[in-house]
Amino acid sequence: MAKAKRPNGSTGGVATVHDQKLARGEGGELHQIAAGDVPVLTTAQGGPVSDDQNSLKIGPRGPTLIEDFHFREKIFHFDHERIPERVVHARGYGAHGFFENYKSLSKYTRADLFQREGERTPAFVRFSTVAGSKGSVDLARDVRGFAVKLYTQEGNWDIVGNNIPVFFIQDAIKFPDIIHAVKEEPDCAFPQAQSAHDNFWDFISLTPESMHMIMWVMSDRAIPRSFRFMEGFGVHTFRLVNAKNESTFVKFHWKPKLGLQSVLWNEAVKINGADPDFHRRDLWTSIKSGNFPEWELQLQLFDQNFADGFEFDVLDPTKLIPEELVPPIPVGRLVLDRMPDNFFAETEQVAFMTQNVPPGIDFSNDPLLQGRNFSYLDTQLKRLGSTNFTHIPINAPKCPFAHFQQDGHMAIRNPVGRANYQPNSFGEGPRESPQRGFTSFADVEEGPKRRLRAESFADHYSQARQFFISQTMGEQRHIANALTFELSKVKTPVIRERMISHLLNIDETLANKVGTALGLKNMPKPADAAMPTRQDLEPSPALSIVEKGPQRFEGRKLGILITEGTDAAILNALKAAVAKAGATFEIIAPTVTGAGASDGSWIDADQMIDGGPSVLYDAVALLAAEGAMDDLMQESTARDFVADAYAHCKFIAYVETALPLLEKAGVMSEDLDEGCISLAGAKEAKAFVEELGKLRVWGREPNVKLP
Ligand code: HDE
Repeated sequence: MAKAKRPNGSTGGVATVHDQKLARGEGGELHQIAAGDVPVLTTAQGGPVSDDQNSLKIGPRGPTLIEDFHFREKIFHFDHERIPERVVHARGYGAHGFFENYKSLSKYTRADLFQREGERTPAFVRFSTVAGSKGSVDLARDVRGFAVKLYTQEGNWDIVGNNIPVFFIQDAIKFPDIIHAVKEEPDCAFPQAQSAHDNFWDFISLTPESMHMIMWVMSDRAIPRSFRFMEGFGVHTFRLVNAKNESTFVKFHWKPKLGLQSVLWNEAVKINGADPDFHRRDLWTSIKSGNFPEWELQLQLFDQNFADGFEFDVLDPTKLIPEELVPPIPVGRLVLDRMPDNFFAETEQVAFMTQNVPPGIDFSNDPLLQGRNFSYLDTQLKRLGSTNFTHIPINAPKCPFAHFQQDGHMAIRNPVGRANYQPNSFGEGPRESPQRGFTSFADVEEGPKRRLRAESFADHYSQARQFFISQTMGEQRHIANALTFELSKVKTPVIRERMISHLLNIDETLANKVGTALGLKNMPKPADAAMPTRQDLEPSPALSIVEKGPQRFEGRKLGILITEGTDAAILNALKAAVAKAGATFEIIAPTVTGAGASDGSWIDADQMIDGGPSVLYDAVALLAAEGAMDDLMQESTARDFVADAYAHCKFIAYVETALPLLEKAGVMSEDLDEGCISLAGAKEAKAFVEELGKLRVWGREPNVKLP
């Protein structure tokens, strides 16, 4: 039931109808008011309810009566609370915001939102994982959906993208197969939200076109630190079309203002246990505390000439155009500044569709995009249950609209007047507009009607190799480890071997490393390749997360472990430095109430140690005081806090009295590296926070044996 506003001044006051006191809520709706100004509970029909604790019975121990319409209605509605979850991207989290255009792009597109400098267009964005169901964990190794709905003045424009710029398959007809293969196996219904199983790798090992995407999903891109630190990509080549009907090809990129960041796999696994909602909590907390995440929209623009000369087909969604070759141009920013009031109404019911484009944006012949344009309408009807899903506020356009579509289930907005067709003699209703209306780019197409795959789509390994060699040594190690882990979960040896045979076409060292780690006795022969792997593609630094690290701690979180007697001056210096860096902190203590500081002040805690493991933080500070050390060192969670932070290559600050905890956690004096910083006073605390912009101490990683 909607929360009633107390009857006071501006929102309406109190009216008396038939002895019932009524008050107007914020939306103007009337609520019945009980004694003491609490709204009266009603049925959905508005009838006041006298007893919501007991169903209607004959006698205190007798049968329940079917005439209990209140009970019937309440249970009926409850039984129908669920709608089908999305068949893919079921787990997601969304937020409202706006897109702000930097300058007019009229040279390239007539799309209204790009015409005027500084123009703001309302936006709703939904981030998601692909494979897991609605209740699955946030840190699954998976592609992340990055779907943006822009409520433009010429209709809704949905850029339904991912955080990875390429895809598994080249033709939409294979989508059901790849998705069946990655989801839980149909007989046993596990594993959920994981690609580490036979069916997935069976399909992949039989589908060479997936190899480029596989490099991305085995990289740290598939375990992002948060939605705020992810890139988004439209993936396909689209067209911008200007008022003169000239077309420019375009690829859409969303670049996070705070930079890219991912976690380690060992960390991801532990985050899933400690806080399965880690990503949604992060977005909620940031936006609620006024730290609005922001992305820049950048466009890779190119013409037919470039497309004809490029070594890969720009219509092939398993390929990207290196940013060094076509540098993305910043054209605007996307800011998320408001969480939905109701998750179901907005995030669950939002209906994204690739076919939602305004005049001035058009499709290319990418066969995956063409198939998607067909698919998304069906899915909305299935999920939302009516052709009138655009009547739901989150899906309704925010510009004037008028058409003759009518009736159907749950028709909320109904036309008035006589003429429900056009042309009509009554001068009623809207008419089409050749000038303003959407016109497709008049491309000329010809060819035999056949089921074909273009020859120009045949190179499956060269860009996979280019991605791999563009990674830092550490990132390459993570890819090898991820492949080893995933394939170790595959029970059918031939699938493992088949995968290694593909890796041999990508990078021999990688293949050997994974093969050895899997204990393969004999290396297989390289897979038959439609085209040999090109060795001449230069590394593209833009493909590495670490190479383009933000060098800022802004938007990140420090975990500060305190005890009774923690040095107040150091704590306060840390807090101040963190605030200055635009970051946040949480206090972790032996009890959730907190502890007394050295100066007699009280420190409130956010977490007790069991609930605040270090995997939830980007860096940690150990401010344990001497008197508390004996107890602390007995706690396995306190030892894990330190051991994990060290193993995950995080910066660790410690006061002298906390050193024994480091040792107890297995971090000996000879292990203390440049990322372990001793805090003697406020000055060092400040210097420590300045170091945090490096985010991780990657140099430590090769020497670390994970706990
Ligand atoms: Fe989707 N996809 N997809 N997809 N997709 C859906 O639509 C589909 C593809 C993507 O937060 C569904 O409303 C087909 C690529 C996102 O609500 C469905 C094909 C990319 C979301 C569907 C693809 C995406 C979806 C399920 C192969 C990245 C979540 C529920 C041709 C560029 C949107 C829904 C949200 C959702 C179909 C491939 C991104 C079934 C047939 C490639 C981010 O219609």
